[in-house]
Amino acid sequence: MSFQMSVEVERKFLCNADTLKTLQEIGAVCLGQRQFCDQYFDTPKFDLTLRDMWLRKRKGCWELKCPTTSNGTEERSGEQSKAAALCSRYKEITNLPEIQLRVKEVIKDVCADRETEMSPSQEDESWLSKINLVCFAEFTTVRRSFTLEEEGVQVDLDQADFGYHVGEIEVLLPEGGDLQSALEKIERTAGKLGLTGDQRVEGKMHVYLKSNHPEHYAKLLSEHIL
Ligand code: V4E
Repeated sequence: MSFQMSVEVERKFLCNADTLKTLQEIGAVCLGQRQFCDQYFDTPKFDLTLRDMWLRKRKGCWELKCPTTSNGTEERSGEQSKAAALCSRYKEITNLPEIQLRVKEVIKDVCADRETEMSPSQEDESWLSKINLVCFAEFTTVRRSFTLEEEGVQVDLDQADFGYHVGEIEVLLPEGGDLQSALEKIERTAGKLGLTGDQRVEGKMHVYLKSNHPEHYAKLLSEHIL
């Protein structure tokens, strides 16, 4: 059986005192504010995140973000490549049995001598300990979301409870959707927001790991995962 998957393409940016005003001026529609707590899971040896796989529970729902299969070397002009380099893209899997399958596939060694029959219930967390997954990060975010309807993009302004404030421009594509067009929408939105930086901006997880798991953070940096 194959499951519906989407690909999240996003560009992070640093917010400033004018960000809200600029969003209003460019006609962004506010979708509201919500608060959620994220818990991220991995083995004690970080087998998942060292493969750039991010297993998360948010508001009772599971999600696995994995690298996309395309290697990102599609033919692009110089300007297009620069814009693409500022964006990240990940496959998002939300079907729990599919998540469990993918995770087990990665940590086969851990699973080899264990009973790994898993319940697909969102609430039953016994599958985590069966395959030695532990929570390595937990934090709360207050998110204000906006949409730029003509572009089909969402802009989120996040405030994490450990003091980091970051924005992201995001397009959700069905798998196999038009990546180039998503990158162009993000680039146009970045232009409207007056974003000038050409460096990738750190996400919440970068900042969290830097202070809570500095050795793992350094390893992810050296492996070019972060
Ligand atoms: C760290 C990471 C992932 C975990 C989720 O990170 P992020 O998308 O920043 O969280 P959030 O709360 O904005 O999720 P959303 O609500 O948008 O689903 S998934 C991939 N990574 C690695 C990574 C990276 N290497 N570079 C950047 C800029 N971001 C993430």
